Amino acid sequence: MERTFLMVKPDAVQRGLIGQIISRFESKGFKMIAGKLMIISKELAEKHYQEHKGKPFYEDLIEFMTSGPVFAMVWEGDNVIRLSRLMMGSTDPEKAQPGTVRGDFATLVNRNVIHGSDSPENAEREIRLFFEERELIGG
Ligand code: DAT
Ligand code: MG
Repeated sequence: MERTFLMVKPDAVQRGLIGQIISRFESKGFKMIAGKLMIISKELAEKHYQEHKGKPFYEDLIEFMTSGPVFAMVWEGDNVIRLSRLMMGSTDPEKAQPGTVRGDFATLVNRNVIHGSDSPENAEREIRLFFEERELIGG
């Protein structure tokens, strides 16, 4: 069974959207096997977003991701990596279709509500960054 890492970003936690976002993935048929509210360190945010280091938005992204609590999760299901990215919508909410998380809940690319792994390699890497193996339930 495939696994992915999803994270409700600080903007969405602050706006009270955790429940609605979780609900969409549950309704789709995916299973949450770990989840926790946490404030992430600068070091963890930098490891998580290492591929973007040096890009113009990088410093603001790290500051944003450490600005308040996030809700970090591991989800399991058939094709969960690709399908959860589809459900999230385009990175830029201006391009995200209505019906997607970003299309329905966000307007700005730097406040785009949710993170989801984009490949099996990144999913495993991100799960290991945020969770201990023993925190994954029923896996
Ligand atoms: P995604 O989150 O869809 O995987 P990404 O990995 O390309 O997108 O970028 C990571 C995050 O960085 C993204 O969710 C929001 C921010 N970001 C990306 N492009 C940006 C831009 N042009 N301006 C501001 N923030 C940006
Ligand atoms: Mg990405």
